Amino acid sequence: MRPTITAFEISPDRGQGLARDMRVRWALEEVGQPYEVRLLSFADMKEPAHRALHPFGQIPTFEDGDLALFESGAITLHIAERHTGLLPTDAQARARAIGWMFAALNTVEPPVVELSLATILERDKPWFAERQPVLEARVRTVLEALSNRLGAADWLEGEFCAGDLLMVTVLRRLYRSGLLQAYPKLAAYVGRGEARPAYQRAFAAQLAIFERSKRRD
Ligand SMILES: N[C@@H](CCC(=O)N[C@@H](CS)C(=O)NCC(=O)O)C(=O)O
Repeated sequence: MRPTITAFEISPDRGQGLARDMRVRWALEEVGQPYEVRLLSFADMKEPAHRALHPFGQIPTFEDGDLALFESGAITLHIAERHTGLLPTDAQARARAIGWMFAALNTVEPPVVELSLATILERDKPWFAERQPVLEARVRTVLEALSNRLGAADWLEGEFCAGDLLMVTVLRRLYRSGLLQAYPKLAAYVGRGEARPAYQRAFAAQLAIFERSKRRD
């Protein structure tokens, strides 16, 4: 039996691969695990049937046999722990790689999401002009530190790992802001992630769903 994940029936990002099912797809592709996808509308996500899987009524979820998981980080960690290729075998390197997963989701993603949500939802509000530079400065603070740590390395912890996978998906959310492009090492790092064959397959799969939904309109 293949695991089943959930994704947007019509992704608000119009197939740019910014929705969080992309992380799970990419992880599954990296480890060579085929999967099924159940598509959901915004209304479906708030129905009791989906809330039984995801208390917050969101995507992605992951079902494998009688295991149901929500939270893209937990799902990625589960996949990485059960297959080879996304976490180092050495115990200390593995702990550091998991640390980068948390850094991506706990330290880098919050200011990135705060900026992108404000740009979408508050752009026409009277306070936005004052708030935007504050939010951008918070993002720059984490980008500066991350870029310094990455230095000339290809990946955060030696070989590509689940920490890179999550970090790249978080950083991609900055394209529209133009902030990522100001950090050439990070832009190149994201480019290396996007060039991976597993990433390309995951991206193509989510884009195909969006293209199909457009044809149905
Ligand atoms: N922390 C959660 C966030 C999940 C999340 O925000 N999902 C978005 C799509 S990327 C969603 O379902 N949005 C629809 C909604 O909240 O109604 C994770 O990493 O899985």
